[in-house]
Amino acid sequence: MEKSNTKHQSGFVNIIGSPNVGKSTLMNELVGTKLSIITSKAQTTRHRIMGIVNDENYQIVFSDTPGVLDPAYKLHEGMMSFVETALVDADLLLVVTDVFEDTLNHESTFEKIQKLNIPTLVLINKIDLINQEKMEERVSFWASKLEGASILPLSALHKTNVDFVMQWILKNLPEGHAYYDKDTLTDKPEKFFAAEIIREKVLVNFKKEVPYCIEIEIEEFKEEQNLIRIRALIHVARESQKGIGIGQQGDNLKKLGSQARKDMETFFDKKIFLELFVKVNKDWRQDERKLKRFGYLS
Ligand SMILES: Nc1nc2c(ncn2[C@@H]2O[C@H](COP(=O)(O)OP(=O)(O)OP(=O)(O)O)[C@@H](O)[C@H]2O)c(=O)[nH]1
Ligand SMILES: [Mg+2]
Repeated sequence: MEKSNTKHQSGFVNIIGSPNVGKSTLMNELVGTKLSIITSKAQTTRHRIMGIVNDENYQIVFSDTPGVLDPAYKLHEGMMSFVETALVDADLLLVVTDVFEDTLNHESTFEKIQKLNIPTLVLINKIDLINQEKMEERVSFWASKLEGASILPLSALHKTNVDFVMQWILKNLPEGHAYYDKDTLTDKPEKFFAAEIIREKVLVNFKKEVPYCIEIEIEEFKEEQNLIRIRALIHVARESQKGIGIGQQGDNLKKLGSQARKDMETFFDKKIFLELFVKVNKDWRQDERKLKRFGYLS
């Protein structure tokens, strides 16, 4: 094969911002695959999830991260540690806000971002919800807040201006060799995505505190010739949460399982046989040992 004379670019492009502003919607759009789950509830993303875009002349390693918040329990501390690392190893930073956020809600993270000396693009998301005048006001507001940063209003949901994000990245991405094999899409194993798809369905189907108290554990992930067999445990933090509607044999569980199975069949492009069980795992969000097991703490 003839060697190309074009320079090769490579780097970590990390996506940071408050909860629910559309970080995951944006990453999925940039990568072209639904890697991160999306819901209208805050704290949907709990991990750092990499999505890799490969081209002959570049490799962009995106990282979606949990929305920044003040930890209320140990699970949050684990989630925020992913944000901390993403602030440290970023080559480029995409700071996502939306048209409703007045300043980055989390002041200390905002201060850290201001001190980082790396190319930063502030993305004002959800512009489909406001008019031109309001949008111009938001742009000047952020320009005065983060000096030196580039600002771009966009709508990740409606794919408006997403192309400009890619252009900005390629203009600023350092030269270097690829970090990962050029056929790599993500750093997470298949099991992780199966668990996330189930968690998304719990977030969507259950109200109040239930979605925040659950964790999904994949007990079996067995790929056979024509199907994948998946057995998953839904851990709830309290006995009472089993009764709220997630009950072992309940219709809710059946509905959730069927929605999750459909999404998994699209994601894995294979037939899925899915079994779901509910288990009380008392106060797992505060338990260091359990949080380590679930991959939130190292
Ligand atoms: N109107 C509108 N809604 C959007 C846009 N982008 C994302 N959303 C919606 O905003 C909500 C949150 O989107 P996510 O991508 O899950 O947000 P996030 O920042 O990853 O949230 P966390 O993971 O909880 O921190 C979802 O209901 C999205 O459909 C947009 O451009 N316009
Ligand atoms: Mg998210």
